[in-house]
Amino acid sequence: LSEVKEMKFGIVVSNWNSNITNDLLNGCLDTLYSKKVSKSNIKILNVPGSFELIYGSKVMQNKQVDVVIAIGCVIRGETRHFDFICNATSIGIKDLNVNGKCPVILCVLTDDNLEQSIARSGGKYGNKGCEAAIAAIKMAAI
Ligand code: DLZ
Repeated sequence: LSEVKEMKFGIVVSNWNSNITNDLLNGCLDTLYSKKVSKSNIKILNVPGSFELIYGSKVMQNKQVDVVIAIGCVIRGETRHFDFICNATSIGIKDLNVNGKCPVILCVLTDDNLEQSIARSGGKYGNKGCEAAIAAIKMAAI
């Protein structure tokens, strides 16, 4: 696809740390709209946590979209759960890129604390949702 206006986007959003994922989603949508993507070409699906982004993205890959954006935020806690969720999510989404119908953009923050997540979802390090939108447009064009 060469025309951004023709591209169809699927966005899968995790509800864990929803203050952060909402800001990532809004950054992503603002960037898509600024590139003239129409609302009618964007589908949004919510899932409970980042681990569920894998299945949600797989479902979205089969909804006639050109690219999927997976949005989540995992914040380190006291146990090793963080590592399992981050590993599974990134490998699961990698597998969808290898085997699925369209690319999946990984927009999952993996931070040590809330401050780091705030800094990357519209704070001093920008908004990774905006970067994901640009990556998605580039991949939909391939
Ligand atoms: C269980 C869990 C924990 C502890 N932390 C996070 C997190 O920081 N970010 C996130 O997106 N999800 C978290 N989850 C939920 C898991 O992703 C998943 O929803 C559950 O393990 C159920 O499969």
